[in-house]
Amino acid sequence: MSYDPTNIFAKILRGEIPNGTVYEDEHVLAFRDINPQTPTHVLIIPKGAYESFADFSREASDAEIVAFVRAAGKIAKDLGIEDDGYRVIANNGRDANQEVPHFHLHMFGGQNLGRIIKPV
Ligand code: DGP
Repeated sequence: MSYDPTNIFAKILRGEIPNGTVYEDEHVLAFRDINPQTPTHVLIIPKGAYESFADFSREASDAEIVAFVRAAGKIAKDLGIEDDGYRVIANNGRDANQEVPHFHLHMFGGQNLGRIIKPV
């Protein structure tokens, strides 16, 4: 599958759709999720055209990966959720119900998040 430049996050990166930006640098944009699941729920995306975590982990440059991870840590601190704790997840592909085909991390915080996976 090749990157679809019409996906909603590509449109956000091109400035075609407004977003609640909380952080931006050369490689990274972070903004509030349109449908927040927790008091703090932001999406952190690389500016490069990577459709999934798998794609990003394979194809991104070392500089992009370092920038992304460093930015995520800084965002949590700046949003004031580092001390109480937070969760980062990336939905990758069909079984994870990834909806937007541009790699993104969800960052959740602001409340106790419970366990990540319910026992079957
Ligand atoms: P995922 O299932 O991991 O692909 O999550 C996609 C997330 O993107 C979902 O939590 C809702 C969010 N989202 C979808 N469209 C928009 C949008 O136009 N703006 C913002 N801020 N978030 C969006």
